[in-house]
Amino acid sequence: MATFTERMGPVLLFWLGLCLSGTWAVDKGNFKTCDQSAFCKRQRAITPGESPYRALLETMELTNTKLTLQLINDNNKVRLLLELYRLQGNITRVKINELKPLKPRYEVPDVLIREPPTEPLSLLSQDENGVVLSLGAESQRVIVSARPFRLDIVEGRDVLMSLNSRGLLGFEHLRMRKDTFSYKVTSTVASVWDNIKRVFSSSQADPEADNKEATDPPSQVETTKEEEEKVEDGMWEETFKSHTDSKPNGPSAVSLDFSLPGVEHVYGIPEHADTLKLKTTDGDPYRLYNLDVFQYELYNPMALYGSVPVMLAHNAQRTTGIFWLNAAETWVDISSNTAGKTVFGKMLDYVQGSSETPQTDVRWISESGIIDVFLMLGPTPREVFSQYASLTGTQAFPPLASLGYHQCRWNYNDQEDVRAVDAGFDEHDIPYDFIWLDIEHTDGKRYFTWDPHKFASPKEMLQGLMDKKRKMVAIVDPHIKVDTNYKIHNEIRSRGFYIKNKDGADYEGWCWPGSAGYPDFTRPDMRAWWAGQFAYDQYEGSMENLYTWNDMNEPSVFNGPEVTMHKDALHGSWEHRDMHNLYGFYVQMATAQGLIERSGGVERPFVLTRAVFAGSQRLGAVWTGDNAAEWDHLKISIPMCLSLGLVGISFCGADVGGFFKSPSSELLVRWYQTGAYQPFFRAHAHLDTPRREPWLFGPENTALIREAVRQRYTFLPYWYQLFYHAYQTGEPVMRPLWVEYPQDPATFALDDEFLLGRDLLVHPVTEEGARGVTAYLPGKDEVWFDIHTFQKHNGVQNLYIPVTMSSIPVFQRGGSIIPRKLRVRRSSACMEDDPYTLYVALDNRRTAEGELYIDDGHTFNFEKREFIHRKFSFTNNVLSSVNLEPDAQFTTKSWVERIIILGASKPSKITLRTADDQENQLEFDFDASMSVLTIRKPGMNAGADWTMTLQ
Ligand code: MIG
Repeated sequence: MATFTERMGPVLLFWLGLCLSGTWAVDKGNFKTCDQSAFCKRQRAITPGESPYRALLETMELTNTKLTLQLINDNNKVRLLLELYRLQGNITRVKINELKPLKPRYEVPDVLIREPPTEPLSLLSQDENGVVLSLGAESQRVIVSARPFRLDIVEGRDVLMSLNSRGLLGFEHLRMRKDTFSYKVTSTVASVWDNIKRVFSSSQADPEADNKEATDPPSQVETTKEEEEKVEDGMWEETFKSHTDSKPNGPSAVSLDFSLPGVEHVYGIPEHADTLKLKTTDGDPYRLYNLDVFQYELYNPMALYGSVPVMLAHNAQRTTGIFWLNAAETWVDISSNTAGKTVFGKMLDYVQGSSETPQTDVRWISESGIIDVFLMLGPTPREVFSQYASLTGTQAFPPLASLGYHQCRWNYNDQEDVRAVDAGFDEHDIPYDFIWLDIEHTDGKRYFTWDPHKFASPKEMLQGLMDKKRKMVAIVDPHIKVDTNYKIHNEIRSRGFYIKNKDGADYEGWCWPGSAGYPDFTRPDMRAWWAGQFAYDQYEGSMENLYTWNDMNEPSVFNGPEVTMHKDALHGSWEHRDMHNLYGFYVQMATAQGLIERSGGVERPFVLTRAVFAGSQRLGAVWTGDNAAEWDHLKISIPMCLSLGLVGISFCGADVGGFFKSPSSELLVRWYQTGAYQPFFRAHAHLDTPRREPWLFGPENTALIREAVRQRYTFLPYWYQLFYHAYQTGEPVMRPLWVEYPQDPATFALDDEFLLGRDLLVHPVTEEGARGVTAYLPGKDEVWFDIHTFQKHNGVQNLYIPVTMSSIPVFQRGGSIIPRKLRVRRSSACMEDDPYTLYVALDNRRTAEGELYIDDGHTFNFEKREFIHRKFSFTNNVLSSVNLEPDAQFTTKSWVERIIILGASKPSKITLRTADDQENQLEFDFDASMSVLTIRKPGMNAGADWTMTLQ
């Protein structure tokens, strides 16, 4: 007992403290403001217009692919090295590092999918004030001004982006600590130096190549000794609440400003619980620092679980993006010269001739690392997506089943509970694909194990699910119980795989299991070992239909600073500070690798993660963490997932129903109706909440929820095709309207509706007691069909739609063809061979187009081109199906059982012509009141060529 309280005491106290705090709002005092984060405060204090940086033009070197140039800080004479690359696909990369850092600075590994291919750069002109280079074929130039240093990227007569135009470049060079400068310190530095060299020579990347200069022993000391360095509080040590951050490397922050002329709308930099259009940061900047924030508050810039340092800028002419590749704590300031002006104010400026060009200015501040920034120059939203995908990869193509509905709660108590919930779905005729087990399923929070009493025969349980073609997800968190009777712990410890504290011992923190170690997932050998733990013979009780959930991977450390890891903890010779925002990315990477390897590389993994970084899209799905059963949380799920989608992470969802608190039945129904049209569709609830399986709210609500989930299943072919497309192109599945209507300013700040692909427009009902919603239907030439009534509406308009509890306002774009499966069954796998219904929605020119993608739904065989990819088109009264990728091969049993043409006129006959030149007359019905033509049992195989003529 004594040991139990001793071990669990801090955990219990932590939660007790949080629960007793009374209110539901986040305790802001637990998290730093910019002012409480010494580097942020220092960098934010740099005044505009006084940049001490000068480009030393005589140091310029230009090769075919790269410009290098030294910058000097005239205040302290420290030199930086600027590298500029033109990358293929209209991207410019700018790197700034110290010319001779005291020791190497962290450069983010493993996020870029390859060394980005370059394009030629050439010199256009040069004088003592600067140089002009031409960038690729786009008639772009980059102007490097020397005094002060500044970069402008220009296309034609337009300035697309300017760097250091406000003079906020800041680069804290590594230095010796003055007060202790002695032989002792130098020798420590020297041995650290040896260490670094050792680590580098065994590392999988080749940082040596990038750090050639740096691998010479310190030489900066000489220069810096002369300067009058101001030692401020927080440079060499910093205390927040009860935690002191020893900063052995001293100040090391980097920052840079970017000006975006003509831009009033910027997006991205998730994860924040805020609007889609980012706000100007009059208070704190947006913060990117992966944190486990208890009861997060909405509409503010505080950090959350994930950090993707990518911002998109958009106006009616152009979309661009800034990718700031830095994994340390980062803050982003946004300001604008039109902020706060009303439309009237702007018009007044205009008529009075006093309007300046609107401009947005942003400033990025990171605690350590280097400046490595990719300027993605568009010009269209699609091109920005593909530019970003060319750097960090695309969305992992998920198993089809994971696009179905997921039933989760903390916790399903035991096998009997799982069996009963599973049976409940059949009894109430609601499909689902995955049931989830949270941390209570383990033997004392020892991941990869099962509670011996509650889950005594996991294989039996999994087999029961498999018999119904259903699957399970079990949680595996990265905090590992320190317990010498736990195999996982013993192996990690004996292999030296734990992260170390600043003194070199294994780092220990408090988390669910009590005292816990945190594996160093930055190490490839650690990840390989971790992956091996998912092998069927290692992970006892696991089977092919068991998948994984990685929670708490920010990482969450209950007794750590800001509930996370100490920044001076060590990953080899790097500090946790340098790569904090990458930790969760690596956890998911190792886990996904494990699921792939256990099947011998055959099966696609499914791993849900809470923490993300740039590149996480390659690894699986993400959810928005611990939301609450409140209407505002339902609303915010839209911009939160849209923001993640804009930076490549398409597979996003929010806990349906809300995690904390209990939803009213109305909120729960509305949440199902919304979640059914968001990419990751999972209900989840806190341990302390009353049960809320879909049938617990009376028959009427059960019916409403059933209908929402069934609608999801009918659209699975479309979801699957959208994910295939996202996998190919990096385009978001769930997207803001401006992505498709980039010239329509009315779409730029819409937060309450979204598109799935190009063709479905969804306006969820997110107000309590709503009697109607107003949906903005975009597109001057577009028509939109209500998917339930088939009523046709013209764009552009604000359409008021009266709603009842059963309404889910969704519209199909005229001009599109969407394949659906209307025979909904127990799970997606049960529907595999089911026939398709094609919904052909005609546009004003009476044409339409769409696609269908089919494969086995779960293996990597699609990479060997085992799939069917069809294109449907309707034009001149002929509907046809052609093969989009003729070299791909797959067969399906599914056939086309029905075609519904919206906006049709009545034909006198319909003739089907198949590939073998057979002709058949088809039966049809025509509903003149709605102009809906239904063609019954045309009967072709879904993979076949055919044409259908309406006469
Ligand atoms: O500290 O595993 O966001 O979904 O149910 C809470 C228990 C830990 C946080 C996750 C939540 C999950 C819960 N976890």
